[in-house]
Amino acid sequence: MSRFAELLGVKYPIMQGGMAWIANASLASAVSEAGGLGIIAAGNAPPDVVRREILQTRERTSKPFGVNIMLMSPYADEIARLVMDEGVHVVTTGAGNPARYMEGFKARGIIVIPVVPSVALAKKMQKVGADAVIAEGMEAGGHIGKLTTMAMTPQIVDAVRIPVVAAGGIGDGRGFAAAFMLGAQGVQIGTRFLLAHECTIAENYKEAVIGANDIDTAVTGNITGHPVRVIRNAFSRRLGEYEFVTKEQRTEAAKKVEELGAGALKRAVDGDLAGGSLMAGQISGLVNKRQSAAEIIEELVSECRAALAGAQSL
Ligand code: TUI
Repeated sequence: MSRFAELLGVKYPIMQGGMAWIANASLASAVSEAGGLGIIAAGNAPPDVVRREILQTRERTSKPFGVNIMLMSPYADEIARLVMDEGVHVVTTGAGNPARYMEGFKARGIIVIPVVPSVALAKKMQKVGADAVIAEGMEAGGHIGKLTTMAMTPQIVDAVRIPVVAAGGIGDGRGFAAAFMLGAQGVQIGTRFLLAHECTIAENYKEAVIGANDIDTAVTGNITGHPVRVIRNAFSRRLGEYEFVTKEQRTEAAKKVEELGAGALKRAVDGDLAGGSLMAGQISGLVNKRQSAAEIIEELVSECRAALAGAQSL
């Protein structure tokens, strides 16, 4: 039994990461059907595309699911309006501060769970009415902050009264159990779900995750102020060339990296293994099995139970 799972209206306190271009109706509905909270990622998509995914998810499951709003999207305002109109059960946000939408979400009874990269933002989110926060460490794939899950989670747990969800670097039941030990009430998992049968990314993206070991991810785009963790490839090395430039070259380099980076995730999702950004977390080295979303969730839960029970003997 989990009070946090009850808040979400699901069986297990497992949220699926809101992975842009990846987390669609196929994945989200499978995760929700399996007892977790499936999330549709809006990413940079326009509202009509996201609405279609919401409707498709509703056709596939009657269980609760959420929508992730990527706040750097040019459509963020319209997506916020859409989730309000559609009465989506849960909203998660990433890559920014969702305070300006909070009143509208709360007025419609939407559960809001922002991703935060620091104690300060966690406190701010509590103040404006967030129902929980996701402490996402820099082990995670995609756009990341500076702190690790291990160091950040207990500091946020101590700083706020609302539930904290741990994310970043969690790929099996041991990580799930560790999140509880850090004071979290749930987990958000992304990388592990890349290998779900219901995840519709290109086969060779999945193969790259299976092939990646512990040191095969790298952080690109530091110079732009929006660092992004990916599996190292020709494209990440190309971006890396712009990381070490003189002060005078920085503005130009940042512009170039932004330019090259636009559309890079979409390219990877479509199977461009060398020329795309294969976003994935540090836990990729541990994520090696293709399974259904239901198998992933059942395994996470049974391993977590075993890890928690085994800890008694330590
Ligand atoms: O958002 C993510 N992960 C993402 S978004 C994304 S799409 C993208 N692609 C290229 C560049 C930028 C975005 C791919 N992966 N995770 C949640 C997350 N949120 N990580 C870090 C943050 C964050 C950072 C700063 C949240 C809030 C924040 O606040 C700054 C402020 O405004 O106070």
